Amino acid sequence: VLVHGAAIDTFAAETGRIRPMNSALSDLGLTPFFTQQLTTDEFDRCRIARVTAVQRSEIIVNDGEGEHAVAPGGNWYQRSPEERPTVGDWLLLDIDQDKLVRLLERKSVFKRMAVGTKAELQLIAANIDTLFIVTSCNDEFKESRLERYLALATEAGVDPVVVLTKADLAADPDVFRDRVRTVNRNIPVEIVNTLDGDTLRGVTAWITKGVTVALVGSSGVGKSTLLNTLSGRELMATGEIREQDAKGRHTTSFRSLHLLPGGGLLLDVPGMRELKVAQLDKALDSVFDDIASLARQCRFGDCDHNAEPGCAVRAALDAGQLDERRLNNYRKLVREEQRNSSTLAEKRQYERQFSRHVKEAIDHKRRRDDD
Ligand SMILES: Nc1nc2c(ncn2[C@@H]2O[C@H](COP(=O)(O)OP(=O)(O)O)[C@@H](O)[C@H]2O)c(=O)[nH]1
Ligand SMILES: [Mg+2]
Ligand SMILES: [Zn+2]
Repeated sequence: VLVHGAAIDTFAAETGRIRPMNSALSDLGLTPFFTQQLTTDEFDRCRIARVTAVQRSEIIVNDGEGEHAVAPGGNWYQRSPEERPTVGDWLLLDIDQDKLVRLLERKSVFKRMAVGTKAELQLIAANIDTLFIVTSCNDEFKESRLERYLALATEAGVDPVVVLTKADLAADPDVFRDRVRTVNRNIPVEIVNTLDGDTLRGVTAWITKGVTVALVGSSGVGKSTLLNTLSGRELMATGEIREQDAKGRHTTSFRSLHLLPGGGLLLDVPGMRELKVAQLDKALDSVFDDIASLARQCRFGDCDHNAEPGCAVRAALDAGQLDERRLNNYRKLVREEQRNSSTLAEKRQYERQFSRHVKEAIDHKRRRDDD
């Protein structure tokens, strides 16, 4: 039985089971999208809590009354990355024991291809409403990186906002706003000095009560400083030097969801040097909609846009209507996406075959034992 949105408060009040739903939880971002997933039985047996951090062996959750660690137990760590709790997830916990009952369906999920040799997807955060793509008004700014982040945001189902930092150090910060516009005409842009709270009003307007915002961007662009200034506290270490210990090793920095004093939740995502794309589905065609619609006008359906006759993409390049850099980045991302997605598909097929073999072997043994 599903309990629907508006009915929940009445339901909870009538039955005295008010634990799963209170205003502290809605401040944490709980909406009917999630509460509708609970059965009446789960209302009896479970508590709802949001994952604010995931560390090696424990999960930190906030249940509206505060944060505490829960050990997931069971076989959670053997599950595929997408079935494991990540920062921002909503969990159902056993009412007495804090045992993990299940993960609620996600509204959005931000993921990348894992860095290194392991061919698997890695979840970065779940149930993010708005993604702040943080980049600086200096040489760090790259259109191609912005396009990559936009593709990931589009695929995740998250609204992007570009936050241009270090405006105080730039001769003309508006130049960078114009460069963002060449990538996407409609994406909102906020120009800030993260050290100066007075410049953050535009940014704050995005982080209203119950809204979850994640910060992504290269190291050194000012993500942690932005979080600290907005929270009025030194929550995260900032600057290149303090992210390393005395021996120059990177200190363990983990993703953590912070409730801001003015409402809203902010997640600083450190260590995002590599953001490999996979399983983008239609996101690339949406981010590069200009190229996609030109390609539809090419004479040949399978045009490579190299030297084919009647190529609308080439024609746009020659006419100066399309940037060569943009086309090259589109091709690069398409190749990367195809390579990684097929690696993932192969791995899944292998795992399916493997578990089928194991099952067959067990069945075979059982039949023999029964004889
Ligand atoms: N002048 C200026 N410095 C900034 C700004 N944002 C960040 N910084 C500095 O840049 C360095 C890196 O900032 P940090 O927040 O650690 O970047 P993160 O790696 O993205 O978390 C720090 O020394 C900050 O003080 C800004 O808007 N203006
Ligand atoms: Mg940082
Ligand atoms: Zn073409």
